Amino acid sequence: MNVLESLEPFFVAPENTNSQCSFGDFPTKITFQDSDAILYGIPLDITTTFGKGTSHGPEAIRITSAKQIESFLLDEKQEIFEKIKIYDLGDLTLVNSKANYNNEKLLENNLKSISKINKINSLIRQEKKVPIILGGEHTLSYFSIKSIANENPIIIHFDAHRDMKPIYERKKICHTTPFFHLIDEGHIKGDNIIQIGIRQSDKEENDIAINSGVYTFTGWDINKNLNAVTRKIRKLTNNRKIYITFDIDVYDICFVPCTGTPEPFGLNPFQITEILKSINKNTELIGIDMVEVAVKNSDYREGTLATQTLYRIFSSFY
Ligand SMILES: [Mn+2]
Repeated sequence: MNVLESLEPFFVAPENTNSQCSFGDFPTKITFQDSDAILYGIPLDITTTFGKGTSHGPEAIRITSAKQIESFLLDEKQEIFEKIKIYDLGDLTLVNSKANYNNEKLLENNLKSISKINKINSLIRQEKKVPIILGGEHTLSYFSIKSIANENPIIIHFDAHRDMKPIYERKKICHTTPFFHLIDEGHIKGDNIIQIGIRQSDKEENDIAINSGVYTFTGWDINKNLNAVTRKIRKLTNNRKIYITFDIDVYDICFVPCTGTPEPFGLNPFQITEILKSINKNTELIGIDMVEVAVKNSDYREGTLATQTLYRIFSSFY
């Protein structure tokens, strides 16, 4: 059995998902063999507590990437899909992706499905390809980062929130806790995590971040002195493997009309682009997740922002 045949049983093909198309919707389909990166969706929306809608994240990104037919990045003078070849596996099969928060059994079963990320990403990395996950809620990053932790990467975590609580509403593994457990279980050291755009945290998780050596650049740091931030990021990423976990709510509340917990004091697309460009050129990208993207009432602004952000992440490495 080849790698693609081992992966396919976990997925609903892109044309059978809500988007009915694959990422970019390229006229000539890229083969698994020829691809640099393997993209898949995880439409999970169970432990989100405030606003719902993340189960539509993969669909929002696929649809906008298909509708925006221009893939030439004017800022980089780069035809992005000539640089990176992406194969879309579709969406991971879940029991029921948007059940009631208090349905413990269903949550448990879905966490079991999501833990397949470990096997999936290992197979993708074995082929020297880069996994790209479209979320879904941030919970999935716990599994995804665990799966590549043996490669000793720097984790660049874009988010308004630290997501570093030990437990939240009696749930250990949920959307506000992944980074606590990654550190606590010894998968990633705190000083291998860079948190960017943070502006909401409780005192306990703030102490956890500081005591474990996590590098933090808050929304205020970035607004005050972006140059100082990008200089530091260039240094920290020197000669490292990089995993990017991108919560769309790192953007200011005015850019993200659909995500569950939008926050003020956030970043704008120009600041995000500058930060992405400051990642050292001698790095290797080993994984991306783009999480907490949602659609409400056919409002695809957030999907568009997520798509364009993904293109800038690609162009920082390819
Ligand atoms: Mn967040």
